[in-house]
Amino acid sequence: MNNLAFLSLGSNIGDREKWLKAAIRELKQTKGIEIEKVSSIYETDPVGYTDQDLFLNIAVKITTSLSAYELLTRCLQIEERLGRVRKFRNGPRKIDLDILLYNNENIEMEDLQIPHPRMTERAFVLVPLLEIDGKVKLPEQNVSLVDVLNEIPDKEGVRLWKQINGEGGSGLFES
Ligand code: PH2
Ligand code: MG
Ligand code: MG
Repeated sequence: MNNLAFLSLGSNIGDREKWLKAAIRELKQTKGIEIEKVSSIYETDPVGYTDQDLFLNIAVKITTSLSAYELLTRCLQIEERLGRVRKFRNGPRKIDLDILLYNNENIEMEDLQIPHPRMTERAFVLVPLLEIDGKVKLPEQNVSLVDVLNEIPDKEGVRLWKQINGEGGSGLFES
C-alpha cells in the first residue's frame, strides 16, 4: 500500500448516510485499498446546480497499491454497483466518489485530473479533508489549504452533521 490518496464522497438522494457507508464498505473490501481515516459527516448546501436536496459529504484518506487510474476505475465501479444514475452534471446523485489527491502527483488525463480541479473552490471538499489532515498540501505548491478555505465565501453552507466518534481509524464507519 505504497500510495497515499484522499477521496471526497457525496450523496443527496435517498438514505444518504447509507450510501456513504456502503461506499466505505466497498472501498474496504477492495484488494489494494486500505482505509486510513474517515472524516465526520457534513451536511452541505448544493454547489453548482443549487435546485436540489442537501448533500452529505465526507473525506477519506486511503493507502493503496492501485495506480491513480485503477483507483478511478474502482471508484466508478462502486458508484455503478450502488446504482448511481447520471442525469446531468452537478445534478443529484446517490453516491459520488472523487479522487482529490494522489501522492504528490499532478495528473492530466482526459478523464482524470489530480488534484481534483475544483477542490480548492469547494468548502464541502476542504472542510472534511482538513478535518482528517490539517497539513495536507497541493503538489508543488506551498499554499496551506487552510488559507485557501478561509478565502472561500460559502463555508456556512457546510455544517457538521454527525461527528466522528473514535480515535483514528474510520470512527463512524467501523464494522
Ligand atoms: N458535488 C457536485 C456538485 N455540487 N454540492 C455539494 N454540496 N456536495 C457535493 O458533493 C457536490 C455539490 C459535483 O460532484
Ligand atoms: Mg463530484
Ligand atoms: Mg465524480
